[in-house]
Amino acid sequence: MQSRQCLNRKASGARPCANSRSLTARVLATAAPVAPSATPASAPLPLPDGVGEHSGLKHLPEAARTRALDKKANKFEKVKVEKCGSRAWNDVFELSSLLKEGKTKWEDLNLDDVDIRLKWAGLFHRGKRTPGKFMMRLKVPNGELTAAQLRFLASSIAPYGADGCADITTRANIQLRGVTMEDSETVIKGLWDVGLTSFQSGMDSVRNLTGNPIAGVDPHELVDTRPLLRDMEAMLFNNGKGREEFANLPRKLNICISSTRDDFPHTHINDVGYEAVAKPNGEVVYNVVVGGYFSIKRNIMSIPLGCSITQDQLMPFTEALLRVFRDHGPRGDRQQTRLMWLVEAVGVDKFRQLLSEYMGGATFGEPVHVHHDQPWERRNLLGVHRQRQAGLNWVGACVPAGRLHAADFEEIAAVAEKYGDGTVRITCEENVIFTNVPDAKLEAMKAEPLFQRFPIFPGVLLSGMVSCTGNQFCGFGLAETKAKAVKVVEALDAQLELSRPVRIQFTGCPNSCGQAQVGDIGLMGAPAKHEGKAVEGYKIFLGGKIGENPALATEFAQGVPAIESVLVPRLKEILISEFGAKERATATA
Ligand code: SRM
Ligand code: SF4
Repeated sequence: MQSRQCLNRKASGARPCANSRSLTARVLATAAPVAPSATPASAPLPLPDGVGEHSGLKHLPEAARTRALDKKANKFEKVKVEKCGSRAWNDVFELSSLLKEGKTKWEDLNLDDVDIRLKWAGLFHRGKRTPGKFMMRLKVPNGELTAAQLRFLASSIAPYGADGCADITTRANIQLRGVTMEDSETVIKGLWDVGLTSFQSGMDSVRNLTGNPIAGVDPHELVDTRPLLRDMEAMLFNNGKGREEFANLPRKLNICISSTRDDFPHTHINDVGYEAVAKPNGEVVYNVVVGGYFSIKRNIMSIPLGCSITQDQLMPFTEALLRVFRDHGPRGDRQQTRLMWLVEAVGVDKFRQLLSEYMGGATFGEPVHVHHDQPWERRNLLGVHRQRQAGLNWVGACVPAGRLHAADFEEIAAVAEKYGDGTVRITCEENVIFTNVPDAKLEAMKAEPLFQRFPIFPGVLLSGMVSCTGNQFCGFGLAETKAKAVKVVEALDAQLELSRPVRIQFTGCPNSCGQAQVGDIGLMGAPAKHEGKAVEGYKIFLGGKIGENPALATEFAQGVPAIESVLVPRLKEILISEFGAKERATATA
């Protein structure tokens, strides 16, 4: 029998491609040293009296210190003042050893370390659902993984049996589950050995950097986002070992680069979105949009920063932006600390001016307005698609709700090596893409058993389904999401025919990690009543648009019980009335 942790037992090529000095080698090149900072930081000020030497105040200028020490500062500021989250990069190894040697128990450790600071090392204690077990969040810039990395991920969850699984996240990233603190040292060092890291993946840091999931093989891209994001990651986080200077931002910061009209990484809901655009002379520059985010209290799309930057400016600009956010960002009410609050407080022009000052007086270009004669239909990444390289294809497979087990990682790695270039991409829709598959290998590849579980041609609704972790592991979750999402959507696919894709996004609570507001239909965990009893339920949102003309979905219904016999008919009704779905003559199995 499956354990509760195992959602569903369903869970990437390589004829060497034209551009491969082995892609594997290039992905691993993340571990190479990066160029020194373009905007040298001023030396840290002496720490105020009474503050410990490891205080998070270390890299803050005077005004930011005042905000962090203010009595209105939020509780996380107090935790950081006491000891910087970056200390977790040492503590994690020390604690791991002590636990391994039986010198202490995790229950006896400082709770702020266990429940909060370890997140700077990528370890999230799942205290409410699985006490003593951790979720380990990685960084996978641009979602690119090699077979060696996939195999390491398999080996790191395999020892946990039924408790060990992993998820592809809505930031095209991987989270491992079941990891114990005792094992964390081995897993972290193993990640480093294969060119991955878990450091600075949580709390007040820059989150996984997202780009075009088909970068480098896309016939329509303006630029390959992979090297840009790899360099950015290496620069911002000291090649995966953590950069103390950026460990005490006022809040999380989401950054992405979009290189096509599809806007695969959703610039409109990132704190910082770089939109590649071609100038009339062919030069590719980046329009900058800022401030998009979701939270319990506020959901807002990005606004234009009123400038474009050159490719050479991407790194120093990003670095300057982090410093501006760190030094000037609000540190009061935690619900008012995302980048948008700073941009609004100082105004777009002043914010841009600050960036220029932090870059030593750099000048930025005007935003580039591009007129397209033809409308653009956002591309479906699943299925088989011709690459820009003749005779090669990318193959997108649906990983329902993004859930993976050790054997899945192994099998994905084997398929990637046998048919593609030995690497895969994971996507913000929680799916997997195999690249550089030669025409001649397609038929044999499609017959691989892996694709019974992870279909290349899934039902229309399953292909657009996304789900956050939900209350299976997440303490904030008001509803179970992943297993329910798969069941409900498969039932709807079996009963309905649709002439166009409809994206259904499930999220367990108003934090909206599952991005309910970008779905055609969004479901958000919420209380509900069924036959007079309180039950798990959802709010329903409608009307999210992504791509060139984005819009956020708005609330349509509340308190819909998360019970399949209620939810399926309710969604069916919506799909028929709002999206033109038709009942199938005979429901498919
Ligand atoms: Fe998230 C907190 C999971 C993407 C908004 N998010 C959490 C925590 C860490 C809460 C916790 O400690 O339990 C969740 C961990 C649950 C677990 O065990 O997995 C969690 N967030 C996730 C993931 C795994 C959802 C998924 O299933 O894919 C995504 C991991 C992304 C990554 O790889 O880094 C994830 N979270 C998002 C997104 C989507 C995005 O980035 O496009 C959002 C909305 C966009 C945004 O941030 O603006 C999001 N998560 C939040 C928030 C609300 C932030 C705010 O400003 O208030 C929280 C709560 C918080 O930070 O205080 C949160
Ligand atoms: Fe957890 Fe809520 Fe985020 Fe889902 S949306 S992962 S339930 S915090």
